[in-house]
Amino acid sequence: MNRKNFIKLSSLGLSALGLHSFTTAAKKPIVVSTWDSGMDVNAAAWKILAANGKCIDAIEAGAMQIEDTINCCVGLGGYPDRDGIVTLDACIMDQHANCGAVAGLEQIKHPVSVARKVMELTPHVLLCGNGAQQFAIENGFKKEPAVLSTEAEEAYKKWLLKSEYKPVINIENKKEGHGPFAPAFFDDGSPNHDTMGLVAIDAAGDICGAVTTSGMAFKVHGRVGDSPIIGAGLFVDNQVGAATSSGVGEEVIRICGTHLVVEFMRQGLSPELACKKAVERIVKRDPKKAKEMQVGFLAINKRGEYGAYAIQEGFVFSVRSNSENQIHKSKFLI
Ligand code: SD4
Repeated sequence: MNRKNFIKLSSLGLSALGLHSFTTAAKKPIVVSTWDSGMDVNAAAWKILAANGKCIDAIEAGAMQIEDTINCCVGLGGYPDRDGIVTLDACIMDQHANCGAVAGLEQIKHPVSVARKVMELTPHVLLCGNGAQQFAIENGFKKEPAVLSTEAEEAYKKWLLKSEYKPVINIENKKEGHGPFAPAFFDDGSPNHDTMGLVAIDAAGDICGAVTTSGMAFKVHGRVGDSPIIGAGLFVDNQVGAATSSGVGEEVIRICGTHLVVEFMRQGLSPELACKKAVERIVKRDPKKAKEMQVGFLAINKRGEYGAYAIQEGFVFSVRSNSENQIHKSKFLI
């Protein structure tokens, strides 16, 4: 066997094991999303990307898809805060570094679309709470009650028994009986996570991204995570690439996580290595605490190469391009 074929075979073998090196350039367009629920999100975005549509439209459509689904972790069916109220965080960013975000938004089905309106109609980046809701209603969004998904409701009831604020996130693989593709929540009622972050490159080569979430389950009312914060839950630089995150938002905010990932890519690191370095930054600050929680980063560079890295096993992401449509396991540090 010649060397070229050997390398080809080895990389096929690696991919069968789910251990990609993520060095092969993918063709534009491409969309990558956090978690396995990203498959449906990608499908919605792909309809627009494959028709040579604009990145920002594809990204919004992708995020709206999951906001439309009765889901434990995104949209009006999501996990409530400790007072039983569902508050939503979302942001969006385009290839010109235009960005918009909402935090603590209540009773509005599509926070990502409100975030887009903030971006397009105001001189601001982030609206929160009542002001965000008022802005949404003024711009034609309907107020509708949150209806918790069955999982979210059951998990909340279980949580109320102890009311312990303990952000244990996505360490499903450490729990017996669960494979790498995580369930929405565990048998003991503890929540898994499913914040949706997606980044894409359109046929014209422009990069955009969005994040949408109900945030950390049973958070203190008023708490804002990384997801709506530009540079924390999402960052896009059209010259370099984009990154998004999932997991304990406070840890991501502390290191300006996705901005850091993009800056590492600017220095020449691959998306996977850039994500790894950001994860290392979190773990180094407090290795003991890091063992108890999950943060995952997902990134794409201008060439359409992608990669991810997480603190713990269990973070997965979904990829859609002309050549693939699948879920990948992220590598992890601990
Ligand atoms: C937060 N980063 O609110 C979000 C939670 C999350 O998957 O990612 N869940 O901190």
